[in-house]
Amino acid sequence: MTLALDQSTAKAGETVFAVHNDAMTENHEMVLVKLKSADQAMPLNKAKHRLDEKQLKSLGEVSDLKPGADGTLKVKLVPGNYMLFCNIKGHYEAGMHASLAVTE
Ligand SMILES: [Cu+2]
Repeated sequence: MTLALDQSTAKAGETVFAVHNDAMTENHEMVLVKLKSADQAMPLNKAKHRLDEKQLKSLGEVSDLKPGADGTLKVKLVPGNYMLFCNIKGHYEAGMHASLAVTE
């Protein structure tokens, strides 16, 4: 499983994430969090196979995307490091995460 971004960097400002679930059968979601640093450790709950979102600074999400569905998330980004991930059980561990660096 992957979460692929068209670009790994973006300019600060009003940004629209156009999210598409390319899967045939599985639901997915996209959560956007701002990191304290590029190498911030992720709060993985190994028993639940999900990240503990309470320990992260969420900027919003596109939730419950059915196979083939699209959604958008509009946010104002400031410079820094961000991560996008799917927090459906097991999906983060399976590789559904990607980094985004935002510059001035
Ligand atoms: Cu997923």
